[in-house]
Amino acid sequence: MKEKLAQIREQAISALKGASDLRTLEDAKVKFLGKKGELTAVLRGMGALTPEERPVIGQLANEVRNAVEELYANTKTALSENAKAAKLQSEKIDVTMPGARRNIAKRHPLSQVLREVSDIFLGMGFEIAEGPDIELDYYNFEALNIPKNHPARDTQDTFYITDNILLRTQTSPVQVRVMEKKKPPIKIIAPGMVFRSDAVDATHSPVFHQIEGLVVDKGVTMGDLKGTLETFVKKLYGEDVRVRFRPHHFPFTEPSAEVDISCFVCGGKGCSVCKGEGWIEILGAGMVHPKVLSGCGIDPDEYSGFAFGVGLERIVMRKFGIDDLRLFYENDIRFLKQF
Ligand code: 2NM
Repeated sequence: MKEKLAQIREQAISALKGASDLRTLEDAKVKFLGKKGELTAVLRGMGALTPEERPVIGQLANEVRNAVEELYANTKTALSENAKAAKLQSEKIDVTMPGARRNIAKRHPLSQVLREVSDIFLGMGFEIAEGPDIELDYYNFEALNIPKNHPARDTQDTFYITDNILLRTQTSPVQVRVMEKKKPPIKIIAPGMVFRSDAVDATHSPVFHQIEGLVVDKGVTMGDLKGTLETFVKKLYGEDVRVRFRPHHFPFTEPSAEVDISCFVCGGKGCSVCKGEGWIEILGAGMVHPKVLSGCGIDPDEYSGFAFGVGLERIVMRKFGIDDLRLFYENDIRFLKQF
């Protein structure tokens, strides 16, 4: 029995010392100290011993159990600490490392300026109106007093889809639709994409953006038009900018004017931005033609209105000194990053 205990002690010590993880350690503990373990089996067999042998073997068995239990406890502590250290090591982070940089998207320069322009008009009480890109010939031309033989209707300039369906060449059809539906007072801007059959170069694109405005009410005059555009221009370019109207012709307005501003770079002395002129053309405008009003069901004897149109791309190009329109549509990140 003594030898059996000595053997158990040897085996248990070697099994516990050999355990490289907590699980193997637990298995070894059960094998020797558990209810069905080898040491327990020896203790159960003690009934067969003589009364002289019993205390000797009992003491020896207790020593073995104590030794094995102590080794188990120490090994368990050591293995737990190793496991914790390994986990800490594997989860180590360097808090002094710089963060991973994310690219933050920005608004496209056309959208930035469209917002700026829209905000100015919203501040003057205008509402934003929208309409279809694909239009009927009627809304794009006929209702705007552009007759069948007018050069603007040339298939060279307009993308026709069928005889009477086309891609809108201006956003005026949006305004015609509003005038048909709503009785004055009307005070809207119609920003949007327009289409002209142009070859692409630095200053021409078959797709570009326009912002048109329309005010219709009783007693609206050319003075209201001038005041509105002057406010717009000063808010966009600064209080020092002056406005000049030159007579012009549009089929949908009478009288019509082209609107220049004093050069916001040189103040009117002449520079490369205004091509030495001191003035820059930025808008077309006029009093809505009586035929256009009556065609939309608005009585021109009761109401009058003014309208204007401005090209978004040209404003943005001059604002940022961009010399090629194509840059707006190519989505080159090196270009877009600069705004
Ligand atoms: C321009 C210039 C002048 C214009 C006219 C109308 C409407 F629908 F009321 F007749 N909308 N926009 C207009 C007038 C547009 O663009 C250069």
